Amino acid sequence: MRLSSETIDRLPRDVARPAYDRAQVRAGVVHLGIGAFHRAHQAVVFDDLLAAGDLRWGVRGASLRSPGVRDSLAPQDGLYTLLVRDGDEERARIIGAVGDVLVLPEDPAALIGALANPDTHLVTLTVTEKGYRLDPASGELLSGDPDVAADIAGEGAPRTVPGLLVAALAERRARGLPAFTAISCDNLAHNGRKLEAAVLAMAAARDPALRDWIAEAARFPQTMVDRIVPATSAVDIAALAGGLGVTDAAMVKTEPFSQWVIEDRFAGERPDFAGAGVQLTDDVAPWEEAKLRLLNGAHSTIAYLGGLAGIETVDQVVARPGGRALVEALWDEAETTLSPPPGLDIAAYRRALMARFANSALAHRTRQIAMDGSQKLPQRLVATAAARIAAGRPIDTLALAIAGWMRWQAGRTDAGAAFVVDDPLAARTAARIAGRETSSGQVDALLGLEAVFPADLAADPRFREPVAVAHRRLAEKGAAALLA
Ligand code: CS2
Repeated sequence: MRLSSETIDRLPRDVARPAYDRAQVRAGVVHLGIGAFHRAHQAVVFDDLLAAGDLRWGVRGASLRSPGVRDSLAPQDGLYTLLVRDGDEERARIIGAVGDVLVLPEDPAALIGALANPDTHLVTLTVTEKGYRLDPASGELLSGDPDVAADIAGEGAPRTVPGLLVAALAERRARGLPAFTAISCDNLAHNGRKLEAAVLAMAAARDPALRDWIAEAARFPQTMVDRIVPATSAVDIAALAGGLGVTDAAMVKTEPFSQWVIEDRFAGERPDFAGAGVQLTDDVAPWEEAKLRLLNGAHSTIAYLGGLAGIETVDQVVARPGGRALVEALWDEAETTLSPPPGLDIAAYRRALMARFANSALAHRTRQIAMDGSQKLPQRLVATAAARIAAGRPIDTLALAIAGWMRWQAGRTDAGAAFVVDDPLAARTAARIAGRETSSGQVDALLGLEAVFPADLAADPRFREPVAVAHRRLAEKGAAALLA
């Protein structure tokens, strides 16, 4: 039996559930990229807003590629369990904010229709770093990408996020509707500006008057989002079914912590975000930078070094004295590059992060975080190293993390176990290191990848040398020795 509107009344009493009439909810939000992160983060805020009595903020989800999430949520009437795990404690809550889920390739017109609906005021996005289709080095739309080219040419239905948003905004303009606020919730530096740049570049290529209208009428606030949401496993689903008495194929598991900081810049209607615990601010950048360089920078370091050492999960890495010391050393370096916002105590933030990483109930896999490294490294580790170098400071630990990413590109752990490098640039990195046997040869080849390493930084001996030294150290000793 599945979780659904029919079966929800049979759940154990201690499971929290929507305390509002779902039939009265209007969809004020369309979310693009309805993965586990959205379901454990923004959707919970919208669920809180609905529970507080403002029924305008239901969510219509969208998947840009596969129907998997729709297929798991549809038989459940959009209901799913948020399972918050902390050590031995576990709390289950049924989230009712999500209505239906649309799948772009199946019915592009339906998704454009949802985005162009008068009820829609907010479009939130978790489409991953690569979904913006921007060249990381130049910040320009990747016009050589065939999907981008097709969207620019207006050939058929939109295939990319910028193409989709431009099509929807064109429709709103044609129908005399206001534009919407598009809120990027991806872990990118200046995520709102990047989304705006991608949308305006796409619109300009299609119709300059449309571009000007979007620039005037739409808003793309910056945001910082934070909650650790490991991928759900079959074991998690089976264990939850044992507790609930019904199966929930769309459950998400997460930690107690959750933070959402949004730049106070909206096009039209918006909910009482502050009342739902969201921080509204004029300047998100210092929050975002602290989170990207401390949390995500450490995550990627743990992922590559832990992964090379054959360690499965984040908590297992920080349980080793060497793993913990490595993370602290990384933070010592990264912290000097930050201008923390008032209200952020870095020492307390570091302590809290370490405790979050140590949450063994999450089983957050190093492999999951290692994914898409070429898209993550620039804002998590490379920019931090560049800032240290500009300040005349050494980068030993940052270099070790970057060298770990480089070693990961070979697709083998230190013990020789093969894995697939899951990254949009995997073929390019593999081609670069093919046939290069020495550490320095591999480092040189990968430093030439401008999408990851800005050319001036890659040429700087204060960057190259520590990375080459760290790479050799890893090759000779192995990551496990460094984490022991
Ligand atoms: C992680 C993030 O997978 C990853 O790359 O570093 O998803 C991380 O868990 C979140 O940003 C935490 O807010």
